[in-house]
Amino acid sequence: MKIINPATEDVLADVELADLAETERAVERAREAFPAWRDVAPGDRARLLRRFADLVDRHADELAGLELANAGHTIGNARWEAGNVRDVLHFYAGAPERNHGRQIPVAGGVDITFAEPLGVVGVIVPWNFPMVIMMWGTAPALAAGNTVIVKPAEWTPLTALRLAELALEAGLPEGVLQVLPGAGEVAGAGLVDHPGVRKIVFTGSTEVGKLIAARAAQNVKRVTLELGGKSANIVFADSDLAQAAATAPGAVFDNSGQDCCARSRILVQREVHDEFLDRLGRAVGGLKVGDPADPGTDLGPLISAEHLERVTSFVTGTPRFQGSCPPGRGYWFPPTVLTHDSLDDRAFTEEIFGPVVSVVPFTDEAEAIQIANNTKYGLSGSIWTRDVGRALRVARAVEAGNLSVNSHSSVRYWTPFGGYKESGLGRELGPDALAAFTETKNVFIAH
Ligand code: TXE
Repeated sequence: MKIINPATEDVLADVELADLAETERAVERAREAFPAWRDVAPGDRARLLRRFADLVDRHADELAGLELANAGHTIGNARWEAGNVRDVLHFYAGAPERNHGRQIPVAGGVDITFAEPLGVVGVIVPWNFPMVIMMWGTAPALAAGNTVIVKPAEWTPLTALRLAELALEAGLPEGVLQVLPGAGEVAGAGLVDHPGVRKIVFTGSTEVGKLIAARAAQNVKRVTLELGGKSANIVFADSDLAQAAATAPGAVFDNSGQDCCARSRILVQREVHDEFLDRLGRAVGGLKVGDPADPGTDLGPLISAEHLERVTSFVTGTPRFQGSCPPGRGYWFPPTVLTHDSLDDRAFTEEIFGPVVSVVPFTDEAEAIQIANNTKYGLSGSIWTRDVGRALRVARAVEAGNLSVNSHSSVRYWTPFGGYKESGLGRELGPDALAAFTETKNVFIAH
C-alpha cells in the first residue's frame, strides 16, 4: 500500500500488507518467543526495556520526522510524542521487578498469588497518534512478560516499523515485538479471531471497538478498548474567561482535532457566552494552518482525502467563525467554530475528529451537567470555574474517565487513562495498567 504524506500528497513508502497467512505466522512466532521472554529475569527484562527507551531517545528526531511526514503532526507535537514513547518505556521498565503477587493468610498451608503474563497480545493502533498509542499498549504488555504483535493503521505504519527495528537493536529477542502492517479486516480481524492471541488492546472508532469486543468474546479474549469521544469543555461565568478562551482552541484543534480527548463541545454559561465567543473567534483567527515542519504552525493537515471529506460533511451551514488553510495539495481543513439552534445537530452529537468545535450556552450547573452527559461517549472534559466546590461537584457528576479543572491536560503516562460508557473499556497507562496484561493465579500449598 502507498503511504502518503498528508501535507503534500507525496508517496513516502510502499508497504506490503499482511494477509491472513502472514498474520498466522506472526502469531506463531510470538507464541514461540513467549516462554523464553516470560522467563527472562525481571532485572534483565527491565534493562532491555531501558535500552529500548535509550535508543528511542537517540532516534527521537528521526521518529518525530517520520510522524510529521506520515501523520502530518506538527514538529512540536511530534517531538513531544517521541519523548512520550521513551518515557512510557522507562516507566514500565520499572515494572518487572515490582510485578509481584501476594501471600494471603489461610489455615493449613500457604496461599500465594502470582501475576502471570497472558501470552501473545495484539495491539491494534489508529492513525491519529501512531507511535504513542502503539507504546501505551506495548510497553506494559512487554514489561509483564507478554509477547506483542502491533497492527498499525493502514495509513501510518512508518514509526511502528522503525520502533520494531529499534527494539531488535536494543536486544529484545526475535518475535517478542512484531509489527504487522495490514488491513483492519484482514490482519486486525485475524489477530482478534486467533485463539492463540490472548488479549487485544484496541484504540479506534467505537463502531470497530464494538465489533472487536463481540468477536473477542467468541474465545473470551481479554480486551482493552479506547474509543471515540465528544468531550465537554464547561466554562462557568466565574472562571478566568481570558484563560478559558485562550486555551479552548488548543483543547480541540490540537492534532487538527484528530484526538479522542478533543473538547469538541464548549458549554458556556449564558452571562459570559457572547464575550467568550468573541474571545474564541479572535483566538481562532490567530491560528496558523500549514506546513507541519514550520515551528510556527498550529495545525497540520488531516490524515487523508477520505477523512477530509468526512469532516467537511459536518459543516453544512455557515460557521460562526472559520480560520483559513493553505490552498493546493494536502488534506487541509480550517479551524471552525459552530453554534447551534438544536442540540440534536449531527455536528453536536457525533465525533467529527477534525478541527471543528461547537459552542452552546447553558443556564446553571445542573443544565451544564445534563448537556455534558447527554452523549454516548465519556472520555474526557474540562471544567473552568474559580469555585472549588463547584469544580469538584461537576467533576464527580460528569460521566467521563479523564477530567481537568482550569486546564485541558488529561494525559500523563503515570496516571490512568480511559473512557466511561461507549468511550472504552479498561484503563491504559498509570500504575495499574500492568494488571491488564497479567492473569492472577492462586496457589495453595498444604503443610
Ligand atoms: O478507525 P478504525 P478509522 C474515530 C474517528 C474517526 C473514525 C474512523 O471518529 O473519524 O474513528 O477512523 C483497525 N478488526 N477514531 O476508520 O476503523 C484499523 O486497521 C480489527 C477515534 O481509521 O476504528 C486501524 O488499525 N481491526 C480514535 C484501527 O482498527 C480493525 C482513533 C482503527 O481503525 C477492523 C481513530 C476490524 N474489523 C479513529 N477494522 C480514537 N479514539 O482515538 C479496522 N481495524
